[in-house]
Amino acid sequence: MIKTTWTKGEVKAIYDTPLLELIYRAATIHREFNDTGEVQVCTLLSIKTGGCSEDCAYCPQAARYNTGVNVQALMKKEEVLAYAQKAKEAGSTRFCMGAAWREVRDNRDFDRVLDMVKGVNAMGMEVCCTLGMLTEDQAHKLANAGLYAYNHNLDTSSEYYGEIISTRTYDDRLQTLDNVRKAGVSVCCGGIVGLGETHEDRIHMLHTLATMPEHPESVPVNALVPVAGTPLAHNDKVNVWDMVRMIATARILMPRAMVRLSAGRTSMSVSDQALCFMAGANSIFAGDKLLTTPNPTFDEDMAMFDMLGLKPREAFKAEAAAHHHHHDTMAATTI
Ligand code: SAM
Ligand code: DTB
Ligand code: SF4
Repeated sequence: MIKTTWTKGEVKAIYDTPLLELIYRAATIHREFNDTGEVQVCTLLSIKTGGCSEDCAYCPQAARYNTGVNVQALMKKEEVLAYAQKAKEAGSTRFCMGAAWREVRDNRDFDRVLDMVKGVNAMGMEVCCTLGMLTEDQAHKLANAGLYAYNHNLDTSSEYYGEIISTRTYDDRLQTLDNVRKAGVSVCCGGIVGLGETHEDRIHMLHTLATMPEHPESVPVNALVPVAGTPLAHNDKVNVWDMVRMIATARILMPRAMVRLSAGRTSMSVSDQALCFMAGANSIFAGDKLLTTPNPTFDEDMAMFDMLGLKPREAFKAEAAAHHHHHDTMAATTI
């Protein structure tokens, strides 16, 4: 049923389908595998901002670019939990904490993050982290603290990767994803459109994702948010049709994944976003900030949901459906 043996030729054939036909096919598969009326609402919080040692050409948090992002130490647990509580009250079911780290180190800060994970899990939200590279041991520690998902993006194709990031390799990324999998944590992995990549690069990245032994449970599709001071500040604005094509192809290749319409929504109209939902997107980041850049406000998003007849997806739905790993038992065993 779920195919992980796609060839590059098959991926290309889907990606190159005339757009309206592609949207129709993606919408059909979406309807078959998912509840098309619901969209997962996730909230992001940057718990450790800026000062990152890496050279990711798109990123406002890389220390080497002058982007005006203020470097901040790791936030306090109480502040993070208060933010998570607000997000929960606003209807968000997944809370993702991001750190501008190259990798996790086994130090006090990591212990503090583990504590935050425990706290958010106990609130009954799906907890996600994105902290850079992880060892298998660190992935297990996060899992034991109650981590639900880990975000680690491939960003682009293996061929184009070196043009965007030189301080780590594609294989490093894949190794971390493998470590996350081995720890039994849900994998969130996707990429960015608008880095200057070719259609071929997008096809190759989608092929890599769709031929993993298990598909990522969530696939964020980001449109580059160009930030002044980064090497990609003057890249062309991402065309909405490119986003729709990317989302539709991801939906067809990975029918059960949550496909997240991620960064870049502030420059999309409600109609643009509606096309993305039609093409199979079923998750967004809500809240007026992503990590460091603006995002539509919560009220704007709720008005959009009302307009389109969408409703927020409940937390731990995959588990509720499978009758195991309900969050109450998870919280009970991990706290
Ligand atoms: N430092 C960790 C890492 O690189 O994995 C976690 C945080 S990092 C900011 C998470 C992801 O945000 C990146 O992999 C990238 O896909 C996305 N991102 C960062 N800056 C972006 C931008 N300007 N536009 C779109 N996506 C961006
Ligand atoms: C993802 O794929 N997109 C989010 C989340 N995972 C961590 C991050 C987007 C960051 C956009 C730039 C910023 O706000 O700093
Ligand atoms: Fe650092 Fe992550 Fe930004 Fe790269 S994407 S510079 S690793 S925070």
